[in-house]
Amino acid sequence: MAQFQEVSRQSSLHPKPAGLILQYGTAGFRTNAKQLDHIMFRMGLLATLRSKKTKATIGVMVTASHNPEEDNGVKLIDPMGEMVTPAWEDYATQLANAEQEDLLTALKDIIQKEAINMSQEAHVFVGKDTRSSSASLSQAVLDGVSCLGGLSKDYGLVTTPQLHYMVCCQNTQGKYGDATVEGYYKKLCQAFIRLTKNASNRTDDQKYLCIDGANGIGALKVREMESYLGNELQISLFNDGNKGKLNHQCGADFVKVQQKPPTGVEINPGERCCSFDGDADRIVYYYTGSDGTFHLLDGDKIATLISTYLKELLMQAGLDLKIAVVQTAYANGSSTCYLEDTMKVTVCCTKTGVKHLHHAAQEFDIGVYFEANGHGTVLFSKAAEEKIQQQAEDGNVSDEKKRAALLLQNTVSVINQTVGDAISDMLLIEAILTIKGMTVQQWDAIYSDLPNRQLKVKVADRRVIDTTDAERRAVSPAGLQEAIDGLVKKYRQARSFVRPSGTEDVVRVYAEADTQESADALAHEVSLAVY
Ligand code: 16G
Ligand code: ZN
Repeated sequence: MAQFQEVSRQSSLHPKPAGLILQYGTAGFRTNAKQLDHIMFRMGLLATLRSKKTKATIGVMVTASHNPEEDNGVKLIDPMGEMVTPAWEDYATQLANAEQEDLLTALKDIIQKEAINMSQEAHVFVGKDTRSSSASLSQAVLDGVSCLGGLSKDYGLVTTPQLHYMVCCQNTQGKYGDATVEGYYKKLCQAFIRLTKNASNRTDDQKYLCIDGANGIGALKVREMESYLGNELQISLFNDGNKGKLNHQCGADFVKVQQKPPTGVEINPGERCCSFDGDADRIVYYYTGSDGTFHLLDGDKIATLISTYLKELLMQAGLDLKIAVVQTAYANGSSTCYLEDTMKVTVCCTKTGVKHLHHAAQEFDIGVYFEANGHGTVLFSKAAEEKIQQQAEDGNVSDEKKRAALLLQNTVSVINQTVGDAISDMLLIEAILTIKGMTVQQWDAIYSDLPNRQLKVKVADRRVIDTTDAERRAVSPAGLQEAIDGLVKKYRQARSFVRPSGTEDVVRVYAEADTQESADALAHEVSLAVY
């Protein structure tokens, strides 16, 4: 077939370095940008097959998120804006690792296994972050798509969640919104403005927010969005990419892991600040006290704020919908206790990685999911959205119930349900703080984090560590869990676990305890037990 000849011809322009093996991990392929040209071309091919198979538009995002500027990566997006299925992750790895002369065989193998009709149309949306390597790498994706006769739409520079949103809008015939960047800003900002209009006596302090754009795509997009916000949010944008290097000493990952403010941001005591990561799918908040101490409000604090707000609104609206919070083993123990004991909401724990949390959150009427690192969103079931809408439109309910239902309706609109989204989460958090008349300090005081420490350990082969119970317990190597249990017993309010990283060749260690000294000591002792 002509298509396959074209694949052969073009693939020689995107050759695979012999012997190079890469894995489609938790967040797709991710490594030094120099090793990725053939991967991008092949992911263009695979996305085209996935589109033919699903008879829907598929997304391909070129980004390495919070990794250094020299890295890059690629991730496929399924029709409803979610991550691709495990079977297709395996195909991605197989296709990526086929030596040059075996590429057609590997491709035909997938076509045969999935019984793909090659005459079916294919549509692929492509987006990229601001890395200098992203332009040529996304061109390689487009080359892959066109080889197999797929039609592509290049969105150019977009955040990862924006591309997820476009894919979902396209495949729901606009029911979720317009598949344009302008449509995205309009939907989110209009909902935000409707929400904040509900607050009486909004002060200038409440309107003012300082953002660290991590010198990445998020900064660019915040600038683009500003004109849609009226004067409802006054943004001071730092690390906007004009001077600094992407993710270098800044961004959500840096702030969360280092537990300190980013460089390049002028923070006045008490001021509300937030940091995005390099592709704007994560956000953390923070402020400094008058004594200079740093206070971080991570994904757990965000999940608590959002779920408290939603639970209150559901009560006020008289709606009986089940709300749950999904976390991972990294969730601070205090957050889990607060949610379960004080808030009385269901809390689930899943393995690390967005797809696991997203999947678990789909089981509830309203599923709030956040990783401690700041990636998360809220999912509303179709039935929940319908009930909220009915209540908002019902002429016979009290004014109070109607008001709450209308707030819920606009809350649904401000949220990007396809994936965690720093911009959407930021608008939601700002709206909640405004509606509740809450300062960042009051939000922080909902519960106090247990001191904690994360370390990474280099080992010969991280795969010898196998875990169970949502990564909270190690089942191999033999004796490791017993050793951890013994160490944990030495400290108060302590907890610790180890897991192999899905994105780096290291083992990660997490420990928390009643004091920072104890958490640090426990993390250190556990990391020695890993060797
Ligand atoms: C990826 C995941 C993120 C997770 C992180 C853990 C997605 C889109 N991203 O970045 O959710 O927190 O990996 O990394 O799933 P680790 O396995 O190296 O600790
Ligand atoms: Zn990211």
